[in-house]
Amino acid sequence: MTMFILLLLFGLCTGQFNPNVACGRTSIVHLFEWRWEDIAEECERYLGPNGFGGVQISPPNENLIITNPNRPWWERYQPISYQICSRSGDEQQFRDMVTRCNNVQVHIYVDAVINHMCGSGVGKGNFSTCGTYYNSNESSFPGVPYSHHDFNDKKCKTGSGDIENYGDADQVRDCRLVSLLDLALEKDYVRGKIADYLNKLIDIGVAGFRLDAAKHMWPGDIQAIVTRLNDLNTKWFPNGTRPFIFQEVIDLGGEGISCKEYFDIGRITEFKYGTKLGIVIRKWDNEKMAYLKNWGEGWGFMPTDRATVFIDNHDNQRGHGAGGASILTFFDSRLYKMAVGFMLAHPYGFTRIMSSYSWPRNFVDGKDINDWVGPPSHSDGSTKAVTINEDDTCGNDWVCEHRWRQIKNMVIFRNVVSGQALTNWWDNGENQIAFGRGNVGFIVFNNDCRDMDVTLNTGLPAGTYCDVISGQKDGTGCSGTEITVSSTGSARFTISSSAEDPFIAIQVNAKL
Ligand code: AAO
Repeated sequence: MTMFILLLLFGLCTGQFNPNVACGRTSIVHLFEWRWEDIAEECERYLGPNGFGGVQISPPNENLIITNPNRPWWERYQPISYQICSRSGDEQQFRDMVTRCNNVQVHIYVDAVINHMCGSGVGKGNFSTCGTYYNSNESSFPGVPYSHHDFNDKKCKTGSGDIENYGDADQVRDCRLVSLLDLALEKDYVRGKIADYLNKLIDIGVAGFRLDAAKHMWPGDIQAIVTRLNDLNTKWFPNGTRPFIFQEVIDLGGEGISCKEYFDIGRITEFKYGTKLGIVIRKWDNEKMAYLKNWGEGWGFMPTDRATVFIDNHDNQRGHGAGGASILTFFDSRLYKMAVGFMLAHPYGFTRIMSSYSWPRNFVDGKDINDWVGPPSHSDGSTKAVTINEDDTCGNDWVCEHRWRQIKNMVIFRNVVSGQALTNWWDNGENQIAFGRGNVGFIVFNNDCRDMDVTLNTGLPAGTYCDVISGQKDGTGCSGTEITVSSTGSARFTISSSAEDPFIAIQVNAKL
């Protein structure tokens, strides 16, 4: 009995921190702005077979349609109602996606925009994705319904009504983030409406939520909402499974709010991760890969069991949010692949891969004036399908980083080495490093300007392995470099400084 209670308590405590990925899977991919139909197909034809654990989707609820600029991606962060109705698809398509993805062990994580509704200055009308009426002048959203009683306007002490100083925690929570109408989350009625929305998604079969703008909500209010959430749908999840929660709290230090305040609720987005790794891999500020030896908490990051990590996200890949110029993206593909490879090989945090669409970046005075450009779309504003080319890449301007061989194979690598300790660290004091994960995987990087030729202890069983970066194991053959591990576990690695991908990864499932 005592054991039972202990297990129960353990379950209750860890529920919302557990990413709820299927056994043997360890990463999720953000299919930014994809249509539900395309995600369903991708789960079946690619993500399921290649060991991806889940998909973070763009906000599914009804949002404001913005035409100036023309249909920016960020219109989806301006809710009008909680109907499932967006450029990605309607409720039927959403249900179909969740069912089909769950059936192939790929779970769905919803980007939940619950801190606010649309901008205060957008007027009134029914120019929303399902035609629901709104009146921003009166803070009225009959589609929920919310009225002016349900917003924070009276509590905010700034002159503009907007957040003016990130050093002041009260402002950050009670005033408007970039003028977005700020919901009064301490109200039971508002909490109830939000919980109803999230519970509907849970009952359809989603596995968890990214809580958008969590820093702008009081931790106690979030906790009160999370407490009201149902357990996950038992068609796909064990009885009593709590939804996974990861909160978007940007904490690079030096502000009035710390990510620590959110540790009891769920995981948190660790923004230091991509910011710092970008600096290291770009070799800015005299940083070197050798210094990554104590990467993780040793670098002042939050505890690993609280962190959700990523190299770039939909904001900072285009200069929104935080992270600045060091953030690596698909535009810097060579360095980007190394960064993602390092992240997936390293045990710290729960990993999220970014999958983007391309846009015509245009820097004027250091700012990308096209940072607003929405997904590839037709002239009527509808989002274009994700087409798949013969070589497995995507068409129609979808970048599909998750399909890049190096990234896909490292997602698999992370599954294979899951639970294994970091072992056999080696570095040359500069930018050549290597490390293993138990006796199942080993990775070597050369980010120096000189060639590398070293013999290292890999800890792996003797045999010939296929490097999963330059190629992969196909049947009994290997399309990439072959690496021979001796009976003592050592292997020779040569990596040219001008290699297309200056890193090598081997793991026991890609042994020839
Ligand atoms: C749009 C227009 C606005 C207009 C508004 C309403 O652009 O001009 O006023 O509509 O009509 C997205 C877009 C916004 C868009 C919004 C709604 O990014 O441009 O506004 O949709 O359509 C803060 C928040 C964080 C937020 C981030 C963008 O804390 O939650 O801003 N991210 C999420 C989503 C995002 C979305 C929203 C929230 C809103 O991921 O896509 O916005 O739903 C500091 C703070 C951060 C703060 C940044 C940026 O960061 O710490 O918390 O993020 O500033 O304001 C260094 C510092 C770092 C600092 C950074 C930038 O790196 O170390 O701490 O500099 O100063």
